[in-house]
Amino acid sequence: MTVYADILTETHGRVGLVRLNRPQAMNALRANLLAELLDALRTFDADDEIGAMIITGNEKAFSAGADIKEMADASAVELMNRGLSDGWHRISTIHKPIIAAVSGFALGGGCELALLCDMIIASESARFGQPEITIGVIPGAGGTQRLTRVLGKALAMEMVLNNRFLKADEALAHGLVNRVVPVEDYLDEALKLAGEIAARAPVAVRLGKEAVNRAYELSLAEGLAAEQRAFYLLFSTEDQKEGMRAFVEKRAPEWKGK
Ligand code: DAK
Repeated sequence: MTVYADILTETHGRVGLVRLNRPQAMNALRANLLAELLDALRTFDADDEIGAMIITGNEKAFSAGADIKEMADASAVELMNRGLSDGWHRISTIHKPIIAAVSGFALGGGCELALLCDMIIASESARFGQPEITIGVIPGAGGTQRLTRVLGKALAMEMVLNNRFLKADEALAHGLVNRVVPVEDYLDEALKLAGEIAARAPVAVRLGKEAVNRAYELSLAEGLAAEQRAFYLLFSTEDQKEGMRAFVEKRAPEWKGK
């Protein structure tokens, strides 16, 4: 497995785990960390032995956002030329499900990274926020759009314009996270969920992820049409035949990912 400077990677059965690993800087997302994260996610995405992924930080911080020290003196053009947005966009093109296991601070780009994942398991100490306004900017990696879609305008405005943090229980009440568990359990809970998904029919999981994400981008009619095409496409897989045959024969299916 590749040795990285800013992240650690592990596999747990069919789950690929990425730990953001700059604890001295609250896991600030410097350019190298983002490049390594993307590389690790793509490697797991291309590996048939992996069915789902987790991104996590440590108990104190999932991530405090982009590295302020790295970008403080950059000009607009320099920042644009660093290809930051391309890297972020590429994370959203990963096919397999990604779960964010969040404890402590998920701020700025850290909150946006969690939002980019497909599901979030939060510890009771998780805090979500977009503090960019306190350093003279606004979210730049999807926060104004993804938070508003999940939370609605009122709360998103407060977070973006007035640095309002969301505690874990509030995040759960507003549908931002899947569940909240004690700090000592959040990674195990994420591993359990990821493990269950990774054991399911891989092509159906991939198309299911894609279809749900399309709900954010397409009209209802377009989204329904896309869903139908994906549904019909699954009838060309061996796994659909196996899954339905196994149901009729009252046995567990054996997925091939084909
Ligand atoms: N960047 C760099 N260093 C950071 C950092 C960050 N975001 N957050 C924390 N650190 C460093 C601190 O400087 C400190 O380092 P030393 O001074 O010890 O060298 C160390 O981590 C510990 O932090 P603190 O001493 O501050 O620890 P506390 O427990 O007192 O406070 C905190 C923790 C997380 C509340 C605080 O550190 C904090 O407020 N951090 C900054 C949070 C923030 O403002 N985040 C937003 C950053 S802007 C884009 C993609 C992404 C983005 C934009 C565009 N495109 C694709 C275009 C994202 C932008 C952002 O995220």
